[in-house]
Amino acid sequence: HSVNIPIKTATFGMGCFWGAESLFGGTKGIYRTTVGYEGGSKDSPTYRNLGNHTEVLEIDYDPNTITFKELLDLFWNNHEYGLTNPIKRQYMSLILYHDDEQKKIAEESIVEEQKKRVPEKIITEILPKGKFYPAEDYHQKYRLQGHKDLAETLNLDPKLLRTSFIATKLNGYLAGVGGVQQFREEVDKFGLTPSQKEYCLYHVEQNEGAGLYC
Ligand code: MHO
Repeated sequence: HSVNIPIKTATFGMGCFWGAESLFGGTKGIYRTTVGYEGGSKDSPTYRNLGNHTEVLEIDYDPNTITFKELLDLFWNNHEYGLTNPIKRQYMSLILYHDDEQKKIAEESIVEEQKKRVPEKIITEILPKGKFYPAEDYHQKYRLQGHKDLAETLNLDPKLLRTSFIATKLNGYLAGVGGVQQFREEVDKFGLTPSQKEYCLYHVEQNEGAGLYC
């Protein structure tokens, strides 16, 4: 047997990071998501003082359940990246690769994507990952934090807001990602109390397929 659980990390900039965090959080094979700032040179960026950084999502995933290529499919299909309108650096379309394999797969996928989008010119940048600055607590698991009473019962301190598996998953499901059936399959892993489970189930049903917003 092995105690060596494989975890890989991917980083994407794809517009407002609230939506991206829910999208990946509700996806199978994702262990953890954290929103933050990266891609620029300014020291210690904040939401109000971003400098040349971009809103990004850091994603810890199980490569045996979801491949980097599949993460890229979600990336390309869920943000605006080939527009004629200029995009602010804050909302830039970015792939920040963590190793040579991700770099190669990202470069192949942008070529494929560009073919589909002619005559629009994809402005997505592929760059090596740099220093990731986690965003302020109130930006982490934004949709989950919107459910104030539930969030309170989960005792999410600042560290757990950035790192909790359960917060990651609920932040996706409550936003309508993943859907009821997948939620039912997974929910027993989350260790929720019966009333937390019932509350979540109600909202997962209400919001299934609602679409992400910021
Ligand atoms: N529409 C949102 C965007 C937030 S986002 C994290 C706002 O104006 O606050 O960029």
